[in-house]
Amino acid sequence: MEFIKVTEQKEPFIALIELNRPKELNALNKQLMEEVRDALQALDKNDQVRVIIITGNEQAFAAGADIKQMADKSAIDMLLIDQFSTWDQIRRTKKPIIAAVSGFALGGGCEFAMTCDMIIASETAKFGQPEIKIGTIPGAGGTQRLTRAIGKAKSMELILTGRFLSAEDALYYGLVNKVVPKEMYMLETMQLAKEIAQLSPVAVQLAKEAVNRSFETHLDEGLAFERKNFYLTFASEDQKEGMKAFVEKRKADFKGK
Ligand code: DAK
Repeated sequence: MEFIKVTEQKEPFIALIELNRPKELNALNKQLMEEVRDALQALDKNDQVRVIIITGNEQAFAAGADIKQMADKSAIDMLLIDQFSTWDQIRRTKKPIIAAVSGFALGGGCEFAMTCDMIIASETAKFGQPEIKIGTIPGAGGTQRLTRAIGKAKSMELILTGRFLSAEDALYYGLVNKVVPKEMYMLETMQLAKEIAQLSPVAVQLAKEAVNRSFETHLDEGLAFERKNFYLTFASEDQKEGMKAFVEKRKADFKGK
């Protein structure tokens, strides 16, 4: 892995992926995204991993797709490169992914963070979809995910002007879960990850899938989907253990089965 660093057990059951092209502000070139795809596929299959954290560095989560790599491409080049197959792995990952964002999360960087399940931001974080300033528009879900996250008015403003959204405003508009001082954002993310990692990974996976379904379907179908996943939790040992532990007034020991 050249452009990312993967630590499988940063803490028990918690994996960390660090984007690592600091000189280019973690611009997301093809190879970096392929490395992310491969890492996510492997971590999703690893039963010692329950939560995945993705981060950049203090200066940048990622300043977007690599403009230098895209600049001369034709529409057909872009079609044939088919970057979607790598990007799609982020949203296909069954385990929860938390983005820990400091500094720039722009263009594809903002889209990447939004495709994760939750975002913890440092107060220095800057979000935006500035593609309009380089003569294009968001291509990895920005027009859809940003609008669903923060509403039409603000999303139009950001996408049509390329303005950045501060961490404080990102919290106000519901784009991120929490904003903390720069020194704290990894710690805060780790705490959230630890809390989830103690729970039943089976239930967590089914819950994530059901929440995501709410973005993809109408209410009736979403409720039916939730119901099926709810019933399914009763096929797990974790549900038996969880409820038994409650009755016996002790902490549950979830095995992911
Ligand atoms: N691509 C390539 N290099 C980048 C980059 C980027 N997105 N962002 C920064 N860099 C490089 C700079 O070129 C510079 O490199 P050198 O000149 O030193 O070699 C180095 O990183 C440091 O950047 P600056 O010197 O510009 O640093 P500043 O602090 O002055 O400015 C900045 C920071 C973030 C405001 C600025 O770098 C900037 O505006 N960057 C570009 C932001 C942007 O426009 N992002 C959107 C790109 S388009 C898709 C998937 C994804 C996408 C589309 C389709 N499919 C799946 C189909 C996404 C598209 C995009 O993200």
